[in-house]
Amino acid sequence: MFFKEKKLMLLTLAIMMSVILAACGSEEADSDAEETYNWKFVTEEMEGQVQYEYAKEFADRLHEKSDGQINIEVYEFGGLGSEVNQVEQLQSGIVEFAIVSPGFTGTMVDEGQLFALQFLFTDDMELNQQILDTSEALNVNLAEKYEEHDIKPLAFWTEGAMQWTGNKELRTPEDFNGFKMRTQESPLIMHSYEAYGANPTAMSWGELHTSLDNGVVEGQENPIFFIEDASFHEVQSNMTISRHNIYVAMTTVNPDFYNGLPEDIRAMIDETVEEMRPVGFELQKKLNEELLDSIVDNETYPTEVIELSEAERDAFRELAIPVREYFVNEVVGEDGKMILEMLQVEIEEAQ
Ligand code: 6CS
Repeated sequence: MFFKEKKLMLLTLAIMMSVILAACGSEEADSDAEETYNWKFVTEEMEGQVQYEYAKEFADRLHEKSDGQINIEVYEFGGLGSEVNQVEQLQSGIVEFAIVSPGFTGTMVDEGQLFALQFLFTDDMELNQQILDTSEALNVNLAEKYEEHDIKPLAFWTEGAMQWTGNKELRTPEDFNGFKMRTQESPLIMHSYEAYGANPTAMSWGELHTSLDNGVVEGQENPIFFIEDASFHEVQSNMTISRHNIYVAMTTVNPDFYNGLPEDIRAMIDETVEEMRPVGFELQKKLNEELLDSIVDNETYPTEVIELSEAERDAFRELAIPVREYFVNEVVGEDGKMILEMLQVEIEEAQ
């Protein structure tokens, strides 16, 4: 009897202890209200451009949501080095957040180069954003590949359809023959232009205006808002509305930093990422529309703007599709092949 009572008492004590410990544990998982967090968020763009405005809004929302506990300093492009330097700073945790274009991780995360594949997405930008938001291939499988390289994508989103500018008219694949095309640091983007007969050179956009001006390169690709805001149209005579690809950006975080945060802080970040999806989309849409007019109406720096017909786009599409085989056979292994195939099914099903 005595032993039975003692056993019962010990059991009760053990249960009480575990309840107390669990309560303490869940308190530890949440943040200390007194603590403040000071983080860095680096972007590849300047004030007024889509990535920077996105990051500012992201920072403001988190500051407000956390009652001032979270303070994020947003950096314009250039202050912390080139786009590739910025990726390295994210990987090493020097900055906590970054907007990264997959084109600048081309030499690290092979699978991320799939965004170089032209004519892969649809012509409907809202549908494309929906695919980026919901794709399992991207948000689960590709995200895992990035995490292996200490980059955690929180969202994939578009900055608009890509267009070409040149120092001459770019209407047919023949126009790209020997053409000195600037690309981002992705071997697959370069290969895609080689498929058109071009002679691509990878460089940071920080050098692009000067390089277009002095003829080191003769043309480039970007969404309209960026062409206008970076004044590339001032040193290019022609622009082609080609919509040959969509510009994809990733909101990313350093995974060790993110995983080490209290649960409530992580939840605030996740909630803000979700809120920012429509905000980012509207931001790029507005700027791409407004700044097209500004290029067309510019009399000081006139630019000849043409829009490709469907038949003209088909001539490029025909040369772009075999690049998918190259990606699967020469660039990635089984996982990369599976990610692309899965994404293609998701795109087909979304239409
Ligand atoms: O062309 C580029 O490299 C730049 N384009 C955009 C739309 N954002 C940043 C990027 O570095």
